[in-house]
Amino acid sequence: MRRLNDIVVSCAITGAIHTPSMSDYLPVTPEELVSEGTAAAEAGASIIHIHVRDPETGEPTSDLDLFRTVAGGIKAETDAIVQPTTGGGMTMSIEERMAVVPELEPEMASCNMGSMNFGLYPMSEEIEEFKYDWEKPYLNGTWDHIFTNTFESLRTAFSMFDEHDTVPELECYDISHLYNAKHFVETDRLDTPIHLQFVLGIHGGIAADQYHLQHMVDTAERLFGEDASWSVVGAGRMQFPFGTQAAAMGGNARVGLEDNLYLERGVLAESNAEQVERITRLAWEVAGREPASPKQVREFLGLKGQKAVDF
Ligand code: KMH
Ligand code: ZN
Repeated sequence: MRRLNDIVVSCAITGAIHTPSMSDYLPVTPEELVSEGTAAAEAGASIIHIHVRDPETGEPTSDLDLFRTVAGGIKAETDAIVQPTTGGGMTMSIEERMAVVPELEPEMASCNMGSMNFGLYPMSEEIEEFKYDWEKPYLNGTWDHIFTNTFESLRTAFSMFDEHDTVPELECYDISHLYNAKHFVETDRLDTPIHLQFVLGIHGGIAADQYHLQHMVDTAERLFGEDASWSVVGAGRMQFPFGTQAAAMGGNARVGLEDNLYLERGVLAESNAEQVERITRLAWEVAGREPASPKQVREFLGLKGQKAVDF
């Protein structure tokens, strides 16, 4: 698969998986998100993956004004690639999730490659006292929730990405998602080269075991060869082991509080930048790789540039 000598470090600064009661360091308000995204970029992250939250309660929202404020704030401070989510949160429709693409016309956005169970409820059992009323039902609602990404919604998504010249980052939570991507490439609905994000360790997706990462890389190599590049998200405690393994394998890595609240075992990360600094250090130590600049990543992924976005 396609590779850079330097490593593409992405940072997912808040997500819609963790809730405010899990960490005081989880950024919520637009000001916090702009500050965290800026600091993560300054620490070496070239892609900043963003979700937005209700500033009062921290509940995930698809509010487009909040997306515009956060994306515009990070763009004003850095040359990082701002990558809004189309994954959204557990209570959002696909239409609500996709609206950010025509609205902001970002260089990149995430695109989730298959429907799946997305179990957040185990985390609910670890919280003694919730700060907000929405948190417990949000988490426990995932006992009976399907994260929906049908072939129809993917077909619609790819035509929207194409229309707005937004490059999709293909979030793959299982091996079958790679074959879904292959199907859309073979039916000329998804242009190559593609950029794959292997997401391991979500409860309902492929488990976060090293041999599963190797299997995803080997399968992607067989399916796409030089038509794909890859990055990895290890949810929770596997964030740094997988990021380090990716650095050694010529792949790329995502960190951030969306995926893992900890800096090391038993120590909460006090910022996203701390995680970026740690993976940057590990990539240098194990593989002599420095973080790729946003300029390098734009060339590598064929992005349209900051001037072409609508925020
Ligand atoms: N929060 C989950 C729905 C994405 O950003 O595209 C998965 C997610 C993926 O956040
Ligand atoms: Zn996300």
